[in-house]
This record gives sequence, C-alpha cells and structure tokens, in this order.
Amino acid sequence: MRMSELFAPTLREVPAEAEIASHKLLLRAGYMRKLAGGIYTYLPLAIRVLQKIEAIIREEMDRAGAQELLMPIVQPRELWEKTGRWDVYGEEMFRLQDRHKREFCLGPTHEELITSIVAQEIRSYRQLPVALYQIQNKYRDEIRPRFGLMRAREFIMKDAYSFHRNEESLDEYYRRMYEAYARVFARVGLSARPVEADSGAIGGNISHEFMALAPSGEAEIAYCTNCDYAANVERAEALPPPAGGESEAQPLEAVDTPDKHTVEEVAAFLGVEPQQLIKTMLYLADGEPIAVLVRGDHEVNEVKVANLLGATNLTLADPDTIRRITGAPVGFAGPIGLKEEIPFYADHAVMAVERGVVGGNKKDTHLINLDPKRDLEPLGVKAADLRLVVEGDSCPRCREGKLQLARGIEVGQVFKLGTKYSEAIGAVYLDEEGKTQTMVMGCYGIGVSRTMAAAIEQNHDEFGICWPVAIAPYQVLIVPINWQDEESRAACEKLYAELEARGIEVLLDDRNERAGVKFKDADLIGIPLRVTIGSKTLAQNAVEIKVRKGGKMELVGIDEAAGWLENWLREAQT
Ligand code: 9G3
Repeated sequence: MRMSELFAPTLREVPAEAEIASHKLLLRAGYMRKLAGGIYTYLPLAIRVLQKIEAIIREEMDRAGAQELLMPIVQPRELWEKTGRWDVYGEEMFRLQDRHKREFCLGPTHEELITSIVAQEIRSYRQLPVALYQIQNKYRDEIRPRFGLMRAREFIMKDAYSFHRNEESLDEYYRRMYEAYARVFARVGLSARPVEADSGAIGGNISHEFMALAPSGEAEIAYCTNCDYAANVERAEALPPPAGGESEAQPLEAVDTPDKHTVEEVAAFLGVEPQQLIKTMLYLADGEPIAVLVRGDHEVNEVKVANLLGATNLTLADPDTIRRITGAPVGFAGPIGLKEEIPFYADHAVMAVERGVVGGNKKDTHLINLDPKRDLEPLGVKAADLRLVVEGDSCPRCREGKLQLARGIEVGQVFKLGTKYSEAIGAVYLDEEGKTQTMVMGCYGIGVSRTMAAAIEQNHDEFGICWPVAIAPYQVLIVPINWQDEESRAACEKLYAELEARGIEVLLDDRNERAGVKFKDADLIGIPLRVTIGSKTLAQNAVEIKVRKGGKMELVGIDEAAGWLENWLREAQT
C-alpha cells in the first residue's frame, strides 16, 4: 500500500473529550472517527487490526471446538420476555419498532437468541455438548459513553455459548475456553490475566474476567503477592480479622461531637483510631431499607451486599428516608435507637471492634464504647464479608501473601450459566433413559474492539502507537527521505517489491512530505518496523531499520534488508 493512497486522515489535535491514550491515538493516527457518542467508524487501518484480532480469536475458538455462526442484531421483545430480561435492562437496551409497531431491541448480548435456536434444533444427549460463537456488533446504551472504544455504545464482541448435558461437561469445556482465552490474549500481544469475577445479573455462579492491566483501566483488581489469587475487587474476599482480646466492655455513652462529620474528624476529636469507628450506611434493597455496618477505615462492597440479599437494585437511602429512620439529619446514623426496625448487616471486621464509636442518631452526637457482642447481637445483626478489600489485606487463599490493587481493562469474560436460560427458554434433551433433562450452559465473551484499544493502552509512547507485531495493520513502513530523488525511489520500489514477494505487509510513504513529517507519522501510526532510505544510507549501500517499540536502530546492507526484516518478523511472532 502507498501512503499517498491510504485513507488514514491523521490529526494534529484531538477533541478534549479524548482523555486516554487509545482514544486520542485512534483519532489522531486516522484509525477511527466518531459518528455519535460511543459510536465510531473504523477506518482502513483499524479494520486491518480488528481482522487480525478476529483471525486469532477464530483460530482459538475453532481449536476449542466451537462453531461460528452469525445471529441477527435485531431481536424480538418476546424472546427477552421469556427470561424476564426485557424489563431488567431498562434504559441500557436500544429498542425499536418495526412498521407494524412490533417491538425489537438491538442485541446487547445473545443468550436468549442462541438458547432458542438450540432449543428448537437439539433434542438428544447425542448432540451435546455443542459450542457456538459469533463475532458481531453489540449495542448497549451506556449512560455515559467514554474513553473511545473502551466504553462504546456499539462495539464488536465475540460471544460464544456452550450447551451441555451436565455440570461436569460444562466444567471441562469452561476450562478449555479459559485456556483458549489465555492463548488469544498472549497471541494478540496483550498482557492479560484471569481474575475471579462476580457473575452479577447474568446469573450462574462462577465467572472469570480477563483483565488487561493498564492504569487507564476502569476495573479494579486485587491480586496476591504470594499465590496466583486474583479477583475483581467487586468479588475479592476479605478475611475476618483475628479475634481481639476480650477487653472489659464499658457502658455505652453519648458524647457531643459538634461539627465533626468525617471519620477522620470524629476519630481525631475523640482521640481514637478510624478503625474504632463503625459507619452505619442506610440502603434501599429493592426498595426496602437496610443498615450495613463497616469499620471506619473500610468501604461497603455493594456487589457483596446485593449478592447476599439477592437484591437486583441496591441504592444508598435518600436523605428523607435517613431522617425518617434515624430521627436525625444525615451523617449521624447509628445502630442504637433507630425509629424503625430494619435489618442489620455488619462486615466481619465490625464484630471485632472494641469500644466502638457509632453515630448517635442525633445531630452532633456519637456513642462510644459500643461492644458488638453486647450491643449489636441483640439487634439480630448478620455478620458477613461485606467490605471492599484494601491493599495489605491478607490473601484469602494462601493467607501468607498480601493483596495488591491494580487497574485493568476487562477484555474477556467467561461464565458458568447453569440452567438459568435453558430453563426459561426450554432447551431440553432426552438422556439415555429417554428422560427429559435441561441443558447446562456456559457463555464466553471477548471485547474485540476493546482489545484493540487495550493493546494501545499497553503499547504506546509519547509519539504514538507501538503495535504488537501480531496485530499491526502493516508490518513494515518504508520511508524515503526524499521521494524526488531517483536513486532513493528506485531502491524503495525494489525493496517494496521484494517484501511483497515474501508476503510481508508493507506500506510505502511515497508522499512529497518533509522527512520530519514522515517520521512523525511513522511513529504515530505505530508500524513495528520503519525502513529509512536516503542518499546517506545508499552511499553505504544500506538502509536504516528502526524497531518502533524500544527505538532500536540498525544499519543493514540493502541486499540483506528483506531477509533481515523477514527474520525479525518471524522471531517476533514465535
Ligand atoms: C442487556 C444489556 C446489557 C447487558 C446485558 C444484557 C451485560 C448482559 C452480561 C453479558 C454476559 C455475557 C455473552 C458473552 C459474554 C458476556 N450487559 N450483560 O447480559 F440486555 Cl442492555 O453480556 N454474554
């Protein structure tokens, strides 16, 4: 391809809304253009990257025994009503009507659709297990699309679904998919790791997310410094603290804490540690008020609370509810003396607090010397793991290591779904005895467009993208210092033809631009190898080769150049 023909409109400046590297660089380097919030056109360079990512995914899906199909994007409402999800997803679902006023959605995912196809066509245990996948646009009306392809409203996903006779068949397939995912990301050149994840509303119980570690990642993960435990913070387990000494309980006492609001202010005022404070957070769980108690230096993990309660909708109580239940202004909620009986939940660490300090359910008032055993157990408090882990927590698996926190980009997720969808849709099969059994399912997603963005987040510098070789849009970029110079042009054309003949994907910058502009664009677009040809190098009968990632330079004889490049590319992909 010649740069004078390539449709890759580079930009000097990008809109201020582009905050992270991949968003800025995909726009600046002419890989994509925004149509609307979270909706993008992929330009030719991006398509070449996406097709390479998809090719790697297809190879690994096929190797894992999955078969590719392509399902409709437009899905009828009736299908989603069978699983009750038409209403669950509310605003996030793109909905539309056809000319007959029938209602549809633009597929945000395809559990219902694939299960209904399998339910229609598979009746016998002999036909199981079966795994099907597609690579398709998905639509989710994000309330605030941001970060370019990282949180888009239309994005490319590979979604796979497997159907099994029983759990052990699913377990075996889940492991195969899990390993296929590790290979996909390794081959793409992404540093990604699996973490235990919360399976959330999708149902089922076991799930792993594949996280591409990057400071710009929206997900937070906790990992152990000593063993291979890693989990999305939403799910990371916190061990109960070691039981403290049984110190003499003192009587509860109300104390004045004028104008003290934060944990730090109250702790400092009372001369205690934040660990002695107990925060009482009032929530509405599917509309019902509950109290969740966590230690002053911890935060409530709302996913754990929702899972414990089986609540679909968990929100902090509004100020009016707080005033009604506590009889006090916001900020003084405590477990003692509430105006209404509400269920109490306490994180394990709360139950080990000695001489605790809690809100007094009265303006500028706190209670000291709270003894969890004496004062909370009579309230029927339920103790559970309800907090977010913090750095330094002991690892819940090996107990020796400490947990570290890191940010990650979720590029893949695998789920054991169980029978939630097969039950609702009626995907059943006849077993050996002719008995009707419900199929057991798994589902497996990779964010294809998000993977491209994640690759940039992990492989860029101040000058632009440094593509991993496996997914670069082109492998070699030939840059003549002066395209007008006959000798240079001839040398470029010769090398270009040699590389093409070897099946190497080569770009030739034949534009009448100053060398500086060409070098800047070369760094921006991110082609792994840049070959510079000019009168200086030709005087030595050589070319200068620059490796984009790391910047290593090499002067190579012009007759050896094609071979050198071919070897380098082969080495880079083993
Ligand atoms: C919806 C909307 C948004 C959604 C979903 C449904 C996320 C939904 C979870 C999944 C689970 C897996 C198969 C591939 C891998 C991920 N956001 N999820 O189900 F209607 Cl609007 O998509 N699906």
